Amino acid sequence: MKQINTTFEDYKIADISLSEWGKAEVTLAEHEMPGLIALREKWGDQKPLLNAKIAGCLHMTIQTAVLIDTLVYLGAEVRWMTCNIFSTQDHAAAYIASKDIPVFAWKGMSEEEYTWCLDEVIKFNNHEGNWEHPNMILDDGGDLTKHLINNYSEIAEDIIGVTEETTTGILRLKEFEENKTLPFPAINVNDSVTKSKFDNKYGCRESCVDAIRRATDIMMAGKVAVVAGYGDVGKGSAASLSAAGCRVIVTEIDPICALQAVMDGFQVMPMKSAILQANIVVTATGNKDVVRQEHFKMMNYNTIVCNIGHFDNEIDVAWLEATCKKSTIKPQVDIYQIGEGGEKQIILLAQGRLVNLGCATGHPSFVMSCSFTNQVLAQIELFANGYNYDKKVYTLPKILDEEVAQLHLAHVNAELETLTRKQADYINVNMSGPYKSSEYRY
Ligand code: NAD
Ligand code: RBV
Repeated sequence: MKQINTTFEDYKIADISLSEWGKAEVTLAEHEMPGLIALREKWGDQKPLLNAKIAGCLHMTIQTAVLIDTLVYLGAEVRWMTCNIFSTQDHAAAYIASKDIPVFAWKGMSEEEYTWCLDEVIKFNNHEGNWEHPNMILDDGGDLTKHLINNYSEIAEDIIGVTEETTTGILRLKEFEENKTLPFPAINVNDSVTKSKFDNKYGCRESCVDAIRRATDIMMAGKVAVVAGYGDVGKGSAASLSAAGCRVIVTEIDPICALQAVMDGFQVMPMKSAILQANIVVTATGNKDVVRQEHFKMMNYNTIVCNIGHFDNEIDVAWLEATCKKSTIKPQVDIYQIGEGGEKQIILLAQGRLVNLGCATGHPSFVMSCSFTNQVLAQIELFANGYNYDKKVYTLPKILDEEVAQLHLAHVNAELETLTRKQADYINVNMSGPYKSSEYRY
């Protein structure tokens, strides 16, 4: 049994006694995260993140623990918080705290406590009773970036750069960029092909149904599932539900994505029509006000309603809270009685927050290894060269994207074809990549 260091108190988590369980799961996850382990082997001696003070705001899961270990292994000092009040795996947080890494994350915190964490995560201890600023941000959804820009402009000026994990966070960064209020350069990790075309899609293909099953134990086969949004997350979620035997209907605003959904075999119609048939509704748009009161009123008895987009504004939970009688089945599973006499009820998961992290454990390790290998490469690049970048949003070069994929092939027994010189000349690519132009869409 590991001796727990009782002097280290720079953390707030649910239960430090869960650390050994966390450690055991981290060990299992490491085997499934070959990209991160390869970066440790490649860069470990050089410690490229030495003197980096990284404030991280990303779901405190087992996979994230492997990311944090990697950043520390490469020399960084790290403070961490979850980016969602329901997504923490408490044993993962305990493992991180047991390694004397400051962490602020527990499942089921309040929104006020979340705001408190945003202040704690930026207080790097200089061990002389004072605190110092972070010089790097690793964000998921942009809450920490926004908090710094809006409330701590003096700290924001000291930041070398931010690396952002998700679609919704990129939207926010681009707003700052357009308004010329982005105080530091940013690397858009989401739009590495090995992130959004894998995590958002194949990750949700595993974790969407996983969450609904864990929350409700419902028989999926034969149900009608409505997926709002057919972007990367919608594609993965629809595939997940379809593979479980659901009949899937998609709603979209974009004709290209709508046509893709039809080509993939799904029916496309507006929410007001789809909702009449739905047994399960999953929002995946990154947009707001997608499921509203008029939809709730049309829903079938015990329709399961959930969101897999980053923020909780896709479903009008405020209307449910204000108007309907609520009863809780278990944490993150609530029933709301709809209508005057409460004649109808619906089941809301994770209070409308991202269901795969609220009701399950998020994506599996292997796909998160792809995302987080991009994160580490982006942190190394910005920490080394950030001062040479403009205050804009960048993506990693394609050659690094290909490297991330390369690092994951052996683990799944994939071996590449060898390109001959003549073939490389014929298709006009370099023998060692990149193998596609920047316009290629995968
Ligand atoms: P995306 O832009 O690829 O897809 C969103 C789709 O929703 C688009 O095709 C858009 O046309 C459509 N849309 C917008 N408004 C709509 C509306 N009112 N009705 C129907 N469709 C609408 O984005 P994405 O990468 O799929 O991400 C979606 C959300 O999921 C983001 O918030 C992102 O941050 C989040 N995300 C969550 C996870 C997770 O693990 N839960 C993983 C990755 C991304
Ligand atoms: N996500 N993290 C996990 N297991 O740690 N699962 C999903 C995990 C991330 C994913 O990269 C997505 O972009 C983000 O959560 C949305 O907040």
